[in-house]
Amino acid sequence: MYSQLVSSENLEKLEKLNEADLQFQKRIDKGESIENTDSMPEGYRKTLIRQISQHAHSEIIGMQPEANWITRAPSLYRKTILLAKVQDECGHGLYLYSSAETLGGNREELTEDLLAGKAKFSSIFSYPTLSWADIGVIGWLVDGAAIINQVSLCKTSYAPYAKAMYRICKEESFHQRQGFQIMYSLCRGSEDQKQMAQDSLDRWWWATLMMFGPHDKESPHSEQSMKWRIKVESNDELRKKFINQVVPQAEFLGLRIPDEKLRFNEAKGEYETGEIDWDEFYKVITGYGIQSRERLEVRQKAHAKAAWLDEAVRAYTLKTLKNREKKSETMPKHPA
Ligand code: FAQ
Repeated sequence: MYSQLVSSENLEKLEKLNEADLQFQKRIDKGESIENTDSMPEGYRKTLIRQISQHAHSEIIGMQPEANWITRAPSLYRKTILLAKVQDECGHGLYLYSSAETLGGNREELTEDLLAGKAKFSSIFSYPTLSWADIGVIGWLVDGAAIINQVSLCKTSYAPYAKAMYRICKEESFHQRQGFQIMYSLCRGSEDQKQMAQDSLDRWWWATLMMFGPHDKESPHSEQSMKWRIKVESNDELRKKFINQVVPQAEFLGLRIPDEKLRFNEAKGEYETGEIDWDEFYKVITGYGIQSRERLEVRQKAHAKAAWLDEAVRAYTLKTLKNREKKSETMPKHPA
């Protein structure tokens, strides 16, 4: 039902499978990696640009909730770590935009789509960071969920995306650990600190589970993306992995997961959970999350404020290229 609400194309149906596409699918089925110089179906290219650019937008918008706490971090030690982390997220955005550019994506156009509210960014970044514990939870749960998803994407069929993922995962694992360490300190601190950690987990738990996207049967892109090995594991498989990993960590911290239906199924060796509030998910991804509008406005203002820098870089690049051209014209020709 919900998949009809999300505007998307069934790319496979739109495309007639020709001989080149069949050969391409054979390469994918053999486990080969695709480089940007290889021929590829148009749908494959478009799907990648969509997913990679949304991922890049998420990294850039994702700087905001944590940046809110840089000036309020409880010590200089925590402040320097948080500064470095937020800067890392910006770097991840840049690797990803570069990766989309290898497919012919135009970075300016992709950015325009984000600023105009046409392109999505991860639902998780529409939630506010109300306490210092939220910074711990973002590292522990949000980066934790991002890693589960991205480790899987290291095996994606498109090589430049896989390479970006590999590097990003290394950095994300530091992020996850610093978040867990904040939670550990709070949970071993005063009663008030422990309560702050619990309150934070209560507000972020369900939103984190939504990061993995709709259930497989409601996910319009999954089937084709998995055929092309753009996605290696499904939304539900990754969500399950995350839950199985993180519930014991919460127990170790002495925190309660806010889900009355959470049970460990001994026979299956996995946790069973209650249902996500999908109405809330679709509200958030269509731009009506608590802070969806505010996040975009902050980005729009920052973009406008930095327009002079863009212009300066463009002018400098043009001048440097012209000077280089002039120099090569005046250089004596190499004897044949
Ligand atoms: N939020 O058919 P599917 C991070 C959209 S990085 C918003 O299942 P697909 C690091 C989906 O785009 C977090 N939209 O789609 C960090 C599609 O919309 P469209 C970002 C969502 O692509 C940490 C529609 O619903 N990570 O956190 C969401 O096959 C701390 C239908 O869904 C990535 O982007 C959602 N949660 O699977 C940064 C990883 N879920 O295009 C700062 C790469 C679904 O039809 C601080 N991406 N949608 O309009 C992926 O793995 C996939 O794109 C999925 C969605 C799994 C997110």
